[in-house]
Amino acid sequence: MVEPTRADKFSFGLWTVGWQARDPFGDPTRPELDPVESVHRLAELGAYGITFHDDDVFPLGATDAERGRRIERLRKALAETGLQVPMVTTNLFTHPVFKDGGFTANDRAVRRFALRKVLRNVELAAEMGARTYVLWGGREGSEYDTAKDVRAALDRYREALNLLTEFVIDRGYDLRFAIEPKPNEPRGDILLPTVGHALAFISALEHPELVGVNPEVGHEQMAGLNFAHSIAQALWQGKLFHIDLNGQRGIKFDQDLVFGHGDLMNAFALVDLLENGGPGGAPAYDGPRHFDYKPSRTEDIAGVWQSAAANMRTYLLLKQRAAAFRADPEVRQVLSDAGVPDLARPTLDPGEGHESILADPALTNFDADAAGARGYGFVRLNQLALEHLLGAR
Ligand code: GLT
Ligand code: MN
Ligand code: MN
Ligand code: MN
Repeated sequence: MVEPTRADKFSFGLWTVGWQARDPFGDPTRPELDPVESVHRLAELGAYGITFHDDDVFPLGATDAERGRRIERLRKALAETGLQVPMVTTNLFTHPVFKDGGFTANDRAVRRFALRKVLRNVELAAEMGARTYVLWGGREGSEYDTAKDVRAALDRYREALNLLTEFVIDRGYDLRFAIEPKPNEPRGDILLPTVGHALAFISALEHPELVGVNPEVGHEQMAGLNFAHSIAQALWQGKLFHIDLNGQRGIKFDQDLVFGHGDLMNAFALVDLLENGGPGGAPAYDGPRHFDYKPSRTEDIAGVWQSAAANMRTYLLLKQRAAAFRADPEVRQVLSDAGVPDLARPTLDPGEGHESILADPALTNFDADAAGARGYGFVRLNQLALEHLLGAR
């Protein structure tokens, strides 16, 4: 079954299919897309939701009347299609006012303006029924080490997050925040560059329970990291509030390719983790499967919808292949030979402590050479995964 349905919880940012393919070297290659059309097309293709920045729906500086009119048009399209808005976010990066950041700009007036822009859009997010509010701090950072006091910037970042969590508590909104890390681009170095940095930062907040992460495949891979590992740790810490799926080929500029069009083996591991990584092979994550990709600059409008469909189809194919991998008796045997299930057993027996480890005669006489001679068979296991991925088994 590779026909997406709403039960698959696929969502897309309006800015993804709506990207006109302007890049630092070239003009747009596609016309502007009306968000109303995107909602209808994505609904037809099988998505269950859309997400947006404030600026994707109404321009910065819009009068209240204009803002209201644009929101109403979107609401109507959502009502006609039954699409949801599971997540909303803020544009704190396009306008020149944010060239040195939003929450962490050196200019205090800019920081206050950024806070207000986010607060107003959080109100809108709550009205639209969103449960997650993403914070991607693409402009929070620097090109020059002397230009940013990083510790002061982190103080201001924390101040902003504390204000936002206080806001949703005071207003009684059922909304949580998700920080989206990225190592660089557009800034030379971005603050909170990886999932690990973001998780550590969250522990320093007033309401850490209301803040998690929205990791993007390509962003961790731009830092040379294993995305499936980052997701596993975010899940382990109860912090995977949302996810941005796409593709990236190595450590270079942010490519935002279709999901699976980058590191396919890691995409397989990721889908296997999300779908089968919970206890007893249950899904480990039940939130939206959100695609944050860019239809390549070479594509016309037909290519936009083909690429949107490709994201969902690839996810479902990987889900199918991961299920086959998990159901294969030979895979189970090789997993067992490799000791993979054994890692779930606590290292100490109940009631044991450091003294029993020091006193254990079996450890005094432990044959490290024999244990060191063991073959784990991980390559055989990986080849089985690859053959399932290729549809060869
Ligand atoms: C921007 C960025 C994305 C973020 C979006 C949320 S906006 O397109 O490149 O990775 O997820 O603000
Ligand atoms: Mn990206
Ligand atoms: Mn993203
Ligand atoms: Mn992006």
